[in-house]
Amino acid sequence: MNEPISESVDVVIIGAGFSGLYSIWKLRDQLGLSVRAFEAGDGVGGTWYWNRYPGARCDVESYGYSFSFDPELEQEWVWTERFPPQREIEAYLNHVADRYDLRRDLELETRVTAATFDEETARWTVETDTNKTVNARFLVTAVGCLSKPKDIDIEGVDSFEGPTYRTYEWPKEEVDFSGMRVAVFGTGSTGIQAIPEIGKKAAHLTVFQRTANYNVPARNHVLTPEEIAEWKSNYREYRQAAAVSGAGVPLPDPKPSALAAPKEERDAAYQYGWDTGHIPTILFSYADMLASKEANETAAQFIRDQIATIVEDPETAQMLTPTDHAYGTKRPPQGDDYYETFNRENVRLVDLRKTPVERITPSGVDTIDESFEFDAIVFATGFDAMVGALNAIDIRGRDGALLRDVWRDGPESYLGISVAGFPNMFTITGPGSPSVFSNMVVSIEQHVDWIGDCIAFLGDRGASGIEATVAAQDEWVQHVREITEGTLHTEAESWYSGSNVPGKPRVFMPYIGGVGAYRIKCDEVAAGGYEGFELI
Ligand code: FAD
Ligand code: N01
Repeated sequence: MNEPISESVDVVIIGAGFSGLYSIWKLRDQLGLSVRAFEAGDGVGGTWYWNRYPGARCDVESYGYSFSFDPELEQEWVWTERFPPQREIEAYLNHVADRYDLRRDLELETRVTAATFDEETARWTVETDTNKTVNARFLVTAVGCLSKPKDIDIEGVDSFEGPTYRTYEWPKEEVDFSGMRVAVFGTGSTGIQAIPEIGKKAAHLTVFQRTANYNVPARNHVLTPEEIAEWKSNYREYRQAAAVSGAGVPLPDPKPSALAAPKEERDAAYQYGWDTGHIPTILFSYADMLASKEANETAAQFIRDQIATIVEDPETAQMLTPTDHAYGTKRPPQGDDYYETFNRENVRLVDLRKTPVERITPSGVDTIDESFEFDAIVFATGFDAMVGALNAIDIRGRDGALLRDVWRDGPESYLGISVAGFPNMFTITGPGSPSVFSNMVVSIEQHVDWIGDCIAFLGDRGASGIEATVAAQDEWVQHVREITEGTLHTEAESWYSGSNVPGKPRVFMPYIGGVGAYRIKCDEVAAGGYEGFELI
């Protein structure tokens, strides 16, 4: 039983990653609101607090994957690598928390378990696992799109007697795999970053692959003083271009068609992407890349050819070659030395499509035709993405409706930021917004800024709240669906559409119309007096 109301504030914020930290600053320091933020972890950073696995780093260039709200912060912080490692991003977010005194209103090691909207007072009551009950006018969920690891659905997982590691909940202290026989499950973006690092340390590494993936090398490097100076001198232009871009990263407009382009031109574009670690040069080079199977096949085949060149053993190369999905329909991974790792004598690939796992045993893993002995097992098996962290909280809106029940057949939201029937709740990077289809820091700042403007508008109008209408939500959901239809995404097995989690409804969740187009829509909604919303 929770305590009586322990605190009354304007806004409760759930989460202390990029979204939660910026929300505290924006709503408290810019709008003068009282805020209380809760974070389940014992530190700030969100993704970059939890994912400490070897090799963890982002794949948006460091200077772009950072806050833009304060030019002084931009100038004082030095990113040392092109794609910074987890510890550097975590240090950056700790610096932000300290520099803006954000911890003052943040409670760590506190999980929000429930949030209930009271129709009479138009306020939320938020409960935590520390028996705190806070009353707030607004609820801002900054819980992350990739913050709820999916359950490990392999039989016998609890029977293994050695240590098991989940990449999301990696220990803070260094895990030393020296001399150990290690298994890794999962060859998504996480596995692809971790496998080369574990392969270097372990006595033997066995990679259990279910779906072969298209990896492009990151070509990460330490930034030179000249590169750093150039980033810093171009920051404003870069930010402006990122804000109106397709994916939150400035890019030239794609050419119309990969099929119409001469092969030499196409291959040169793909080769440039491969050689420089500039994935967009491959994925966004042509406008039909994710619309036409044949167009996509040109890039897919280019990557397959690279695999065949790199991997020495033809059978292993064959197993590593993706053929069952189009490039980019699963989130494209990027990491250095991935395919090369399978040339190491201490690394073996097992294709689970050919030899499925029967069970995890006390000493290892049994596939249908072999028993393996391991000292440690690593699970890089992904997330209940986009809705997992939200659905884990008992969020009750009007008439006591539970959000996860309302979303039983898939999430529906107006602009990915607001849900009809859940007044005064804002979902940062919620389903139906560009979110994971973008440089997320750009999308996070855009959402938080929009929320700040909206709350200021309500103050000017003397309104106690705001709620999306069902009609506007339906129209937006339809629009999100329409722009996805006709793309290769509809055919793919991907966490974008929930297919990685057994029983999860198959709904493509992100908005793929682009960060720039989405921003225009949100700005128009605001300029029109918050069209599609009702004031309460
Ligand atoms: P998160 O960072 O996920 O933070 C959410 C926080 O909310 C977590 O700390 C969680 O503990 C907390 N929380 C959740 N539920 C509760 C609750 N009920 N009570 C209390 N606290 C709660 N994006 C990119 O754009 N570029 C990249 O290169 C990139 N690389 C990535 C690499 C990895 C390994 C992963 C997993 C994701 C990556 N992402 C990347 C996506 C990344 O999640 C976002 O860029 C960004 O960090 C999200 O910030 P956030 O604050 O919205 O969410
Ligand atoms: O998760 P995933 P992730 N038995 O779902 C396999 C971001 N990110 O943590 O494809 C065996 O992509 C599963 O196989 P299959 C980024 O947005 C970014 O790697 O379902 N295997 C797949 O191979 C990314 O997309 C970076 O057949 C099982 C893997 O596990 C998102 O986070 C780095 C299995 C899961 O891949 C999630 O990436 C890291 C089972 N039972 C993460 N269950 C950057 O570099 C699942 N798998 C930016």
